[in-house]
Amino acid sequence: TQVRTVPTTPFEGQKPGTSGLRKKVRVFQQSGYAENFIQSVFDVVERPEAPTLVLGGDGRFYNRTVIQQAIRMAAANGYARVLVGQGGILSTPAASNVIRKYKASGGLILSASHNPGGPDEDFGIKYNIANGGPAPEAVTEAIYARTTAIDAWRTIDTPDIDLDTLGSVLVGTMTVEVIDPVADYADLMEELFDFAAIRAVVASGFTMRFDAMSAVTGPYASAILEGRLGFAEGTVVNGQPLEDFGGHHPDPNLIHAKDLYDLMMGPDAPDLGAASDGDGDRNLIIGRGRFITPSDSLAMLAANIECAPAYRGRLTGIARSMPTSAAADRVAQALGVPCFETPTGWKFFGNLLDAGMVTICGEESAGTGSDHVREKDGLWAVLLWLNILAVRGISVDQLAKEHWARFGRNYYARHDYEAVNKEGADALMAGLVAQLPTLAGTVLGDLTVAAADSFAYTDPVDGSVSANQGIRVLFEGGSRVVFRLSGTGTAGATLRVYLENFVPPSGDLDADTSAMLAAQIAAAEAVAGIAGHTGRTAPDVIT
Ligand code: VG1
Ligand code: CO
Repeated sequence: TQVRTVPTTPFEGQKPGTSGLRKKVRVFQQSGYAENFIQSVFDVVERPEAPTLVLGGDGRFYNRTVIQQAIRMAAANGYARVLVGQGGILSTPAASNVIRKYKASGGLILSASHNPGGPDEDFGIKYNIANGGPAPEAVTEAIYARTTAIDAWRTIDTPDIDLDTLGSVLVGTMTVEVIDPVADYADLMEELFDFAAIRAVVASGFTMRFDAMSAVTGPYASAILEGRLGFAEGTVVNGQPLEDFGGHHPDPNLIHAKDLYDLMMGPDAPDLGAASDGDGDRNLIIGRGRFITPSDSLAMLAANIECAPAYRGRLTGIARSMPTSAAADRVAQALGVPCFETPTGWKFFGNLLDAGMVTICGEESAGTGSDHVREKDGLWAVLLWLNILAVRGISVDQLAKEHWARFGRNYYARHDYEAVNKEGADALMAGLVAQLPTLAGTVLGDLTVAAADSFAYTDPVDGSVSANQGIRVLFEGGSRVVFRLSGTGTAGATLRVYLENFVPPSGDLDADTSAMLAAQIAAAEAVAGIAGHTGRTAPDVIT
């Protein structure tokens, strides 16, 4: 079959953000838009002879169209083999596993994660490298540079393949294998965790609800929780992946998973409530009457990781993104392992994991994961929680209280101001930068600024530097406020304000979070002028 070269001109703004290129579906539907980006990837990424490409997505609207086109383009660009999930489906962590397991040179993951889906909503494309992780900044920058100069993309003229039937077909001279998206992943989970212990507590009456939010984790959760672990049928709700996620935001937080939250706070709560996002890499953990913040979850999982067979005796270090609370730092200190503070986005954990410097990582945005793959992994976190609860025979609430009594509690919240005016958001950040040199010593209400900076990170493995990763305002007494603009949105700008207040074991460990953060909230407004710059007097989402 003949390779056809299609002339093109660059599209503006094909710059990958925190996690790939995300735009409205209508933007992606412009003729050549997805093709330009995919060709730019193929033009710059490292590939050995006869490379294998992994292909899959979260099943949102436009997924199948881009998958079919990417297969034709891969055939025209010298790939020997494509592994594609049945129906075009692969969760982000499952894709990471497939890349590693079958030694692919990389993968294209089609997802806009927790952003809504459908013809008027969002789509995204992300490239992962051979270690299974998101392309590091040097690679995403090279891809972006290529998109600004691209003049042609390559394809072959072949019909769509049958994505729904497992097995191999030839596209040109390239082999396409349609693989079971769940099996390899479920096998990996069974290797990591004590499934026998979990099965035993399930048999003795332990109950849970898993809300798949009509997104990609439904089939994975059904196969593992109901299939392999014996939870009752109906434990997984909203388990059918839908192209528009049923019209909801597949974002596992207290706003968008409110039904689950209400159930867990009510009289009919099961022992554990959990949810995952559009592409399956985030997790929400709620015990009966007890929400666990993602920052606390990272700390609690790290502190109890010895309960899980695959991690016994091999915790080398912990990493967290800068805006994530310091709860994990206290655990690392107690266990005598290092704790690394990275910029937001999973790509910054890759080098640390590859070098064996850390075993578990997490972000405040409901992302937790380990060295088993190179992405955050929603179901993995839920299974580690289950493993710990089963082995220790305690409830989520008991575990949380015990943890805080030992380490103290980092009260924490994130306030999001979504789709605000871009100029206003930029002016707010510029205003903060301008104040940095003189902020130390400033009194803001009840708080005094101890230090303030713009976070920069030097990767300890390759020495690469990432600057301007958020403004930190640290107060005397150890509390802090962090300001960042989101790199995953598709409309205007989203301001994220991260609030943290540490209370030692001797303090009030079971207080209301918003009350415990009132001084930090007031200080954030005072220093940044949020209302003035954004026109908003309250956040859209509090997590
Ligand atoms: C957000 C989160 C970040 C996460 C990223 C991708 O980025 O804050 O922690 O890594 O989403 O997650 P931002 O730039 O909008 O703050 V996902 O599940 O959307 O791939
Ligand atoms: Co996600």
